[in-house]
Amino acid sequence: MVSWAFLCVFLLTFIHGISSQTCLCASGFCEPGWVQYMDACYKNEKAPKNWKDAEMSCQKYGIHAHLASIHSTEENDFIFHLMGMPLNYTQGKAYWIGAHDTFKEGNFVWTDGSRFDFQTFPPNQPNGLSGENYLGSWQLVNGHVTWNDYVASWKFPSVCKYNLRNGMCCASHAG
Ligand SMILES: *[C@@H]1O[C@H](CO)[C@@H](O)[C@H](O)[C@H]1NC(C)=O
Ligand SMILES: [Ca+2]
Ligand SMILES: [Ca+2]
Repeated sequence: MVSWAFLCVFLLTFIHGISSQTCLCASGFCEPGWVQYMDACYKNEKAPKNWKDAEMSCQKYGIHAHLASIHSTEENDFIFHLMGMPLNYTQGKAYWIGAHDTFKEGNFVWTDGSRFDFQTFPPNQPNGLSGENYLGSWQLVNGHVTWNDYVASWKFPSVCKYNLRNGMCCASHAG
């Protein structure tokens, strides 16, 4: 039987240098209850929580998980579908993601430490109202869900994420 470790090395030999976003060898390594997309694992946390409790709840999984950071339209779409496409925040139908601007107003950072290199706001958001320092899903624009800055006390479901890059296959490969 070909071991996963062997297969990973084999695949890496061939894909190395082609794409740092594609990590085929990570397939099947997410914890039970987590869903893989590219080289990370995601969990739909259905119980509504305020933003801070949601972030702490993700961290309690103890696998370097945080509220999800999002780095592309595709990842944003994936999460929207994973979460069941909720769309009315007044009814709790939004979800928390892992960005806040509590260090410097308007300067969002991800709780997992990754670069804030993608954003999707409609023209009137983030509007930076008093205490609105935490990002969650907002409404559809051209078929894609956008984000809004909310106060932390709203109670929404949330999406946790951890990266597989620390696993045996992707240690030096995924970005
Ligand atoms: C969201 O829910 C509220 C309260 O039920 C309702 O008044 C409003 O029309 C809904 N908005 C959308 C966009 O469905
Ligand atoms: Ca703010
Ligand atoms: Ca706002």
